[in-house]
Amino acid sequence: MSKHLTVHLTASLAARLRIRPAVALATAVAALAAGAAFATARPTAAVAATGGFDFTRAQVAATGLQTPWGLTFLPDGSALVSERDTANIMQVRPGSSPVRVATVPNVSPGGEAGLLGIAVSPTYAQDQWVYAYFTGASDNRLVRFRLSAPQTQQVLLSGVPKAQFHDGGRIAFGPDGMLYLSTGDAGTSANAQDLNSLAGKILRMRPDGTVPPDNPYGTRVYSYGHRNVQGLAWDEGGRMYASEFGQNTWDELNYIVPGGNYGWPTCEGVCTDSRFRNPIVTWSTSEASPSGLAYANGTLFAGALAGKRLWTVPVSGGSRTGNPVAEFQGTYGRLRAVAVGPDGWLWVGTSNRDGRGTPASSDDRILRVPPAGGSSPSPSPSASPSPSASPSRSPSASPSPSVSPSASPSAGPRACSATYRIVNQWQGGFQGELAVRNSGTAAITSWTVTFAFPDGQRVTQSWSGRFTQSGATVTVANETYNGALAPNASTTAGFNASWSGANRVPSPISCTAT
Ligand SMILES: [Ca+2]
Repeated sequence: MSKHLTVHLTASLAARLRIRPAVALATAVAALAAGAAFATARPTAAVAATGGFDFTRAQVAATGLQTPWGLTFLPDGSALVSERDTANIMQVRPGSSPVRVATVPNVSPGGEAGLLGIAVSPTYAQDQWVYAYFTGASDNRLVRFRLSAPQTQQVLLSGVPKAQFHDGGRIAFGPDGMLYLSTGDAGTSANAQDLNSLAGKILRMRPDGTVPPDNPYGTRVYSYGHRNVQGLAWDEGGRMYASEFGQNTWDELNYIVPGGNYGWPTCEGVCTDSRFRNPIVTWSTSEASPSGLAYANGTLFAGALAGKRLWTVPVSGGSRTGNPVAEFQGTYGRLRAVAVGPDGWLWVGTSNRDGRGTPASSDDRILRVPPAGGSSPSPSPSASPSPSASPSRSPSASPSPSVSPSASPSAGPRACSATYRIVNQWQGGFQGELAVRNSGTAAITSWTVTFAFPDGQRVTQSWSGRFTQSGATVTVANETYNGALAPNASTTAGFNASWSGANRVPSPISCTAT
């Protein structure tokens, strides 16, 4: 596991990154994450305004809940909270007692099972759908219903293996309008590597539960090799992140790419195995056991159950850019649900009545953390836009954003262009990304990018594109699921590569489309 790491870092680099040298060093070490083992970050002393929120001004928005699990918002700004063991859906408005608005029939709670994830339709004003994922008598299933008639359930997906433990359960609509569901391995670890099993996966489907045509395997499977994912979030670039419970050693925070294999059960934490995607953060299970996940301001927020804290992780472009910082450490006990509300506040739910905690008389609670600085926060939710759409405010650890525009795209209606970017660089290795755009006037069905490395770089791992390298020349063809692009639409392909001496950007970069 241990490796000799040589980190060269100058004061000028630290100055350019506008961060303290100690943090810059940690940032540079963090950049080793891709492909290299790195130790769990030590908790850094909490400071105000972590990730754009002021944790010193957190408020208790609601008390007396029973193991809140899912947390989502209605268009009026109120929250809907699913209670795992009672199967109740509670409506929460800060400062008021929670109101039970529905009880979901057919839920069979027990262990980690019960009423889990909940999501409000993105078009709720038109359709009034509420989506829920729960453990029933014989399986885990995804349904939708109206709050006025929770007994009338449209079953969107059934037959997800259930168990006392590892039921996954987070559901969320992505920025692409698709519905994502995280499942656990249901105690049978081999499920995670079985592409025909719904267990141990992140699934992607249309809002009606059917398979979108651009999924990587022609099924609902979006990524696999997961043990138990309970947190999903997206950054403003549409990149997906997931928190995952490890077994006895390493919990994980992963950057999720379509078709990615995240290693379980062969690999827990970071491994040197090119078949598997490595996590961008690992924690010991005692300091994390991460469940809910949210994103805002260049930062991921992960609720830790056993860790009894809220982990904040600066990220950019699918990589972490600094050390995780713990907030609420030991303050509120076990934390599970995390979401950015339409009011711009960060909402966090405790989970002290789940059988593993030590509940206070007011548990379980919903906490609300105001945005840092600015005007005094409004005490009640409003329908203002979520801050997740705002650009990242955190410093990026990437080296100079090496963007190389492609050579002139070929003429004609079917054309594409590509840009090359170094996402993250460390001694001897780097992570790169190709952004491919349909620059023509007609839809394309496939693309191929070609370039030549100027400094002997070698691709060692890739995703979302088929990379072949011959000498210095690299050819990248689309995968089956990201070849079709409408005019102006774009996609990305990523890779890890080695370098030594220099790591200049290749030019020209050509792109051809059919
Ligand atoms: Ca993993």
